[in-house]
Amino acid sequence: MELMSGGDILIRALHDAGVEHLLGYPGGAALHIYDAIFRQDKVKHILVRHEQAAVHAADGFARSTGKVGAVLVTSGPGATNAITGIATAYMDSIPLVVISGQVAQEKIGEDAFQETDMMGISRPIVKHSFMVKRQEDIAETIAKAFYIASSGRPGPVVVDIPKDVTAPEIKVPYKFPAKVKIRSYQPTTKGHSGQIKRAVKELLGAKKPVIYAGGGVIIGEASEQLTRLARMLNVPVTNTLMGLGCYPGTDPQFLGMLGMHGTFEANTAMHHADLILAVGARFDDRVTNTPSKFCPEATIIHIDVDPASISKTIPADIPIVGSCAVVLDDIIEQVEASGKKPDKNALDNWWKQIDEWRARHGLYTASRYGESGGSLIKPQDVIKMLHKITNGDAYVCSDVGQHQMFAAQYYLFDKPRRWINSGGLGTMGFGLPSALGVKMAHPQADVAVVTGEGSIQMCIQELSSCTQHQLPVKIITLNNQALGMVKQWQDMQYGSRYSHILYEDSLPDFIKLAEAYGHVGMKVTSYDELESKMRECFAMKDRTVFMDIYVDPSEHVYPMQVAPNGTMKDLWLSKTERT
Ligand SMILES: Cc1ncc(C[n+]2csc(CCOP(=O)(O)OP(=O)(O)O)c2C)c(N)n1
Ligand SMILES: [Mg+2]
Repeated sequence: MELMSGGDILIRALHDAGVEHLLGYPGGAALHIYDAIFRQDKVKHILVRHEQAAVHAADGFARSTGKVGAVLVTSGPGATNAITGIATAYMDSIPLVVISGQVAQEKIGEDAFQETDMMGISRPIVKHSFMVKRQEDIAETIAKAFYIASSGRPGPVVVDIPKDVTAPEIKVPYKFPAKVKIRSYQPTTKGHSGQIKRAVKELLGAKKPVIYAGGGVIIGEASEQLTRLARMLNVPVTNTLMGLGCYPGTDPQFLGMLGMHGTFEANTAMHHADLILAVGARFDDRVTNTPSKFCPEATIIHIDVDPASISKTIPADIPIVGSCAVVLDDIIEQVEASGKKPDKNALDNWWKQIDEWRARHGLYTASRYGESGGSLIKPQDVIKMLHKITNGDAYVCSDVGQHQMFAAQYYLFDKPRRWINSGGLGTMGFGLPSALGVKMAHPQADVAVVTGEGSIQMCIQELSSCTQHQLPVKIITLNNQALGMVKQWQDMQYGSRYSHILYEDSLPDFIKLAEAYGHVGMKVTSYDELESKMRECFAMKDRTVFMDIYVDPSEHVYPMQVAPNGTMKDLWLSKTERT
């Protein structure tokens, strides 16, 4: 058996776990590992400019591929800089393995240089964490970390490695386990057959059903099954922010997103439904509005791989723990075997009612916005243009704010894994670095960052990583000259008292900034030039382009659920119109 140092073992184990790209940033406690990276060419290291960005980039890679993203940071500030990225991945159940260097074991607890308790600091925001204390344990720990990160409900796993464990002098045999088995951790994949039988009966008998599908459908690779079932039963489908793309966004059975900025028809249909099939969704407060008023007439079937998600905020009538794909397969099989069809009359009436709601306030059918040319650009029109120019087939990475909601509403995602955004934590700064990870995985694809002039400044240093690693992405900045989403809340709930959401004259010249990093900058101020400039931007396949698009600063995101104490269907439809 080959004898290897801890550093070499770690990199070999990463390779054996399937890692091709390692996102990272070096420092003292990780130096032995960096030296091991230097000695090989199987795992490619991508140097970023900030550890937060390393984690977001690995996260974008994971969201767009379904594989585990891998990160390497040093101890102390390297580790703490990674925390926001880890929390972002944790909230959205994204599989990551984050390796942090640690001070040597003999120094732990002594307030050594760059010592921080990474295990303790990250504990509430990881699926699991390990500290490796012996060279002999590295390979097996890495195998376990990848297995835990990617199985069941995925999530980030931290592996903290003290410096002495990777030292070059100590060599031990290398062995990567062919299979991982952890007795205390065995996620359920198959749903309970009795519960599935009950669910099938309810689905066939429902008169006003809605499928409410979340990110778990994408993560669980169940989009195909979900689409099949919905079509078989002619049931309307709505998606959470995280679920967009799991059911085709341009399909007539799609009602759009639900929740705080969901469509009128999706939220109203949910409120009046007699049956809700929730799949891989967690009844987040941005969906339910007031929990006690949530869907008063509905029987709720809830499919989720994580038992802790079920009945956490809204009690489920028929809970089914299992992998979304496996459970949906079983449901489809039983519906077919039953030889029964859903109640056609009832469903016709339900669809008639839904079409009336759609006609009253349809986001996608009636363009209520600009397209008239000339004056101020409406942000919604920028997203529609992006959809047109990229044929609805781009990877769209977003930051957090109004621009994120406009992208979610108006870029109709037909495929899973195309919409990359921080839904649970809502992390400004996620967009650009996540796009690097997406571009790394899909070099031929169009990768767009839909961002705001606020969010882009939170990780803008990554423009330099785009240059170094030749990762050309297209930055579509909806520049409303303000922290727009906060401004909208201040407009609606604080009498337009704009507390600290304006930059006065301090915004940088983004064109010059992009050029300083070696990229192309473009400023767009009128609708007339939007299409030609955006076409030009996407035609430059091998360049990162920063489009600084000035949009109407007074625009709000609608619909918006009325809070507090509102139901799902209590919505502002415009600045003056309420349901
Ligand atoms: C790291 C972080 N800090 C603060 C917030 C709170 N927040 C949510 S949206 C927003 C404004 C975002 O401004 P911008 O990026 O310009 O987007 P816009 O809403 O104007 O489209 C803020 C400050 C956040 N989500 N993340
Ligand atoms: Mg803004």
